[in-house]
Amino acid sequence: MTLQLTTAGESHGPALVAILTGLPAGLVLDREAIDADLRRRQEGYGRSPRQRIETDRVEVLAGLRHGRTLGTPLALVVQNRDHANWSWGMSPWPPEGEPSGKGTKPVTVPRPGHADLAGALKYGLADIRDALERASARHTAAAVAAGAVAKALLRAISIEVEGLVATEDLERRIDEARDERDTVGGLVEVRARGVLPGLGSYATKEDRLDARLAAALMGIQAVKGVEIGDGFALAGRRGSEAHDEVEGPGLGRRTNRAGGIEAGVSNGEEIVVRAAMKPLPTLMRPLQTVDLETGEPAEALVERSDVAAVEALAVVAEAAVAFELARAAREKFGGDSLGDFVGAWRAYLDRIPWQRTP
Ligand code: EPS
Repeated sequence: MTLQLTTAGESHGPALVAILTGLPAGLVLDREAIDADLRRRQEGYGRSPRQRIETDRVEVLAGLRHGRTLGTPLALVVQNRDHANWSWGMSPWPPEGEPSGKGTKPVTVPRPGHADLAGALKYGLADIRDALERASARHTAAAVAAGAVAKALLRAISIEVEGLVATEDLERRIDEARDERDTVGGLVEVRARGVLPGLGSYATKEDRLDARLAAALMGIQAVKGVEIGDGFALAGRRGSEAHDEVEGPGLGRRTNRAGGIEAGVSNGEEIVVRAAMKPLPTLMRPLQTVDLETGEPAEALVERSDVAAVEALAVVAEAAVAFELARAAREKFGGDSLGDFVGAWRAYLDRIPWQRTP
């Protein structure tokens, strides 16, 4: 039994879609809680005017009845309101009538740092828009909706996940960058409390919780670095200052340098992960590139974009960590109904002499 997520959707296409399989039956979902996470993702300093067009809300097409999961695939949809301005340019079928609105002219000047060049070469595209639309971080709205469902499942076994910005002085850096028509990145941190020992496994690298969390975070647009616990700093320390001594009958730790994971398995301490986001690649003062149509030097594509999306990343990273922890918990505790799942969790807690540190 495992949880899986498939998403579909382009930034200015009709909608974003998320299909979750492997949820137990009987999990109560709160529409307002999912929408609240979608709202949090849209907020934040330095976001694009696009966010004034969108008001992200979840719609459910399948897998839910009267607010309870059925144990069948859950199909979620988030509409792209901006699609109304791109209905010709992003029409799924050959568009009818004269070109109108946005996205009617092919993009041929790739932005360094975006999917543009690699996507055009890989897929043999004459219009870079065919690459950038799916690569866009707009897609993270679908992941956040799925993450909100994962958080509801985790709450049933007393796990709470929270993402925060870990960059200081972010607003000032954003103001300065905007004035200079530039962009900035930053750091976010996600903490998961109440994670019991034993999620993930050292059996194979695919099972390792640290590898899975790293992949989940690295899979988010613009993330270039991931750290677990004291991460890179551990490389410069001695063993006596790098590990977490065990104490008391509850098997707690004095420190948490490992970030709650040892040998790819949760150890009962808080899970702490960080992700580094690069500055966004759409610059109002464009970088140099080559026009793929003419082969001549050119300036990269300039289009409406964010100056920063670090606060959004904190919400998206929270969703990604929640989804991966929920997946690991489904693997460990299984069950077709929520009652089975929670029952297996309780039985396991009864078996191990671990006590959650307050
Ligand atoms: C993005 C470019 C911008 C961002 C977008 C990600 O889109 P647009 O060109 O429509 O203004 O706003 O993020 C979102 C739309 C979102 O909802 O997060 C990109 O190129 O990655």
